[in-house]
Amino acid sequence: MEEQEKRGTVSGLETALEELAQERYAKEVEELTDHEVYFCLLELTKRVMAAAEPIRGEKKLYYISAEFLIGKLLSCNLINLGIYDQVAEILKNRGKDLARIEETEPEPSLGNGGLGRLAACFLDSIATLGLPGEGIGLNYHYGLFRQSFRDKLQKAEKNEWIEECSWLTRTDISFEVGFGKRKVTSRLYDIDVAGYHNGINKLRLFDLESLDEEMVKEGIGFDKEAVEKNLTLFLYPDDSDEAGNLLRIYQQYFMVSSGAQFILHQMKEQKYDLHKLYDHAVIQINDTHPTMVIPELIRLLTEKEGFAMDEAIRVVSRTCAYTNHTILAEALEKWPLKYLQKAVPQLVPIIRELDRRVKEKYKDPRVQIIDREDRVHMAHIDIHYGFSVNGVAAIHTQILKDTELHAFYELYPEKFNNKTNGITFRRWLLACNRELADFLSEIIGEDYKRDAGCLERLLQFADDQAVLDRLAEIKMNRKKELAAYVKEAEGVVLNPDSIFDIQIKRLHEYKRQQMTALYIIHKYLEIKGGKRPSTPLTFLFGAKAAPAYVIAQDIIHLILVLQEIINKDPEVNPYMTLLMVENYNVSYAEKLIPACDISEQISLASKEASGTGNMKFMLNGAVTLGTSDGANVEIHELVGDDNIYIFGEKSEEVIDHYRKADYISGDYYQKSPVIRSAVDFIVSREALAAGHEENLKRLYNELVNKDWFMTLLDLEDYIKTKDKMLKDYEDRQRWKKMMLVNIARAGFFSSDRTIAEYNRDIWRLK
Ligand code: 26Q
Repeated sequence: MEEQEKRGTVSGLETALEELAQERYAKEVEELTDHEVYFCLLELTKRVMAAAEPIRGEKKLYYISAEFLIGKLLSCNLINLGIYDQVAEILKNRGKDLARIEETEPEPSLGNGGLGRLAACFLDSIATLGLPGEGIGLNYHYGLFRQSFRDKLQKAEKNEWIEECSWLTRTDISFEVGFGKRKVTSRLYDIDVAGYHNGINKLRLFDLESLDEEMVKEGIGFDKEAVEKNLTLFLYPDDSDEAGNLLRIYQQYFMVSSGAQFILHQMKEQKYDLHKLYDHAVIQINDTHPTMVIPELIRLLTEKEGFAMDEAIRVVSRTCAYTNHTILAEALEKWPLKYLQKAVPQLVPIIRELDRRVKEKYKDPRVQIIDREDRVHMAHIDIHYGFSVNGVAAIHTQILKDTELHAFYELYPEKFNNKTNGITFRRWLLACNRELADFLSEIIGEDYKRDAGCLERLLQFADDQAVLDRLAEIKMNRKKELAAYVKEAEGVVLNPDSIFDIQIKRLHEYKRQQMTALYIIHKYLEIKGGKRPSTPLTFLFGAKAAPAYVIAQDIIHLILVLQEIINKDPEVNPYMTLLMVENYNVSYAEKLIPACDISEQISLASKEASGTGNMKFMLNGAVTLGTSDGANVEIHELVGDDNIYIFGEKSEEVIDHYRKADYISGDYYQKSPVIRSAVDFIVSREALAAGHEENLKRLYNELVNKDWFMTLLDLEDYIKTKDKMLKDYEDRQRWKKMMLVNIARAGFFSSDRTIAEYNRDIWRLK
């Protein structure tokens, strides 16, 4: 305690840092390299967190997830511990720059995108609200692949993030996990999670003790069959487009079996009665990836704890809650029973029993767990044998109730609830845009940092010229910083006086990066025809695509081809620049989002469950251009028609098109000369000269003959709405007000609000 207090003071921190520099490197702080300073700060921060009080309570949340996209941790930890400014000052006095030091921290890539980043934001808010809660997941050594571009195509390499010192702490807790006759050992590693000026929780990551890193040869290739050596090498590099395979099942079971054993171990340590498990533990299942935790817990309770089957099912059902993150059919996991039989035979009798009970009660084939083709519907296990089912935005939950999960909603209306996603303002404002955060504190006070609703006070300044100008100035500063970074990292020059139009998210046809690409072609053709935009435009993309997702690779290729054509053309480049950044990740997002003017949120209505990037942009003063989908709908309600640009067909209309199968992209292509010339450009002489015929032709054919995610349906409206937006940007006064209203209304999207709702309605932690 005394030690902790000492470290909280500037001189305590200073001494601790000096001691660490001596201990580790026998050097003065001044003499250390930036990376050595990072290691010292890492160690110092870990010690501060280890000395702090863990959050305790009678009931604990276990947030189990295959992904925790935590990003770099140094800054956010320092902010949450309340020592960022002191540390920055100490370093400055020794000629060191904290921002540069942070650049040397490797970024763990333990997630694909939204679902994983949400889990990380939630951990921050859970600790900030002082709730006892832990994350349970896997410690992937190489995480999601690192992306590079070669020959205008995506290449995947391993992302090594675990260095000699890291945020991980090895524990002496380990478990046996069996796959039929094979047995492996899982080892628990912890990462401390500091709440904002509050206590400490833990992220629990299980690792395969017998992992063999040497298995990885070329790129991200390795022997998929050698499960005893490979389980925690990579995060399955897939964002919902591809059928799963055996390795994915092995990974999932390794995670849930370790997690379930750990939870029971903790319960027993506390001497809690396992028959009342639900009074002391609640397990939030993040999408279906951890669903096997339900049959696994039932198995452990019946086989090891002497429970009768009825009792085990009753107890587990009262303990588990499920969050759905998608309505894309291909992402709803359905594993062939024979795969489960091969990988996890011990679970098959339990799953059959769970299915038998359902079939006995309900005849409707839509709600059965094992279907006629012997596939196991993982979500159905969660819904029947969990006590809560939630969607992640109002429209998404409504679609689940009305269509996707309607049959279940009729059976269990009381289980369904909505929890609109949120983001942690600590990372997405305080850490990534300090100047804006400080300015807000100056005019509306500090309390918005704890109570995000206070941001509304900003509305009083909607007509205050000095405030509006300052917001614009801060935006310009972020654009200049981004331009400097990009020049260094990518060798591309950006003009900060241009409009920054940004689309960053996983690459998927439903997210429609191809629609932005078609708009860019349209603009390019206009400029070539002599029609120039009044303010120059900068288009920025960041996206990784699942390696096996062919059309996604083709879309990346098209964007890189356009980048070359546009940026090389002196007739065009004064008016328009295009850049797809390499290896888009959390750290890049932290640089891109504060610099954005136009936030592209253009999914096919009904397909984007929520989106969370949309919230981060809004909070940093960007204006949304989006479809009526996911959380965009709620942003629209909050800011009103005058402060957002919404276009395209509504979700009801889109769902209707699918039902009637009446959307024919070729008709849109034929009917509209604007669409035709943009689409034709993909296979034009110019494009083919810069790119590969195979990729470009395949994409062209896809758009004209299939277009499953209906890009052409909304393209004309998109062009019209975006052109209106660009015109409105010229009215600087109006635009600055839009920025202000967007920031002021962003409070609702704090993950503190989301977590308070989860706790109020689902977890009920005491
Ligand atoms: C499925 C089967 C086999 C292998 C992998 C997968 C898989 C992996 C990752 C399926 C889905 C994901 C990730 C989904 C995801 O990120 N969903 C996003 O979740 C966000 C948080 O709720 C939402 O904001 C986004 O709208 C949603 O797309």
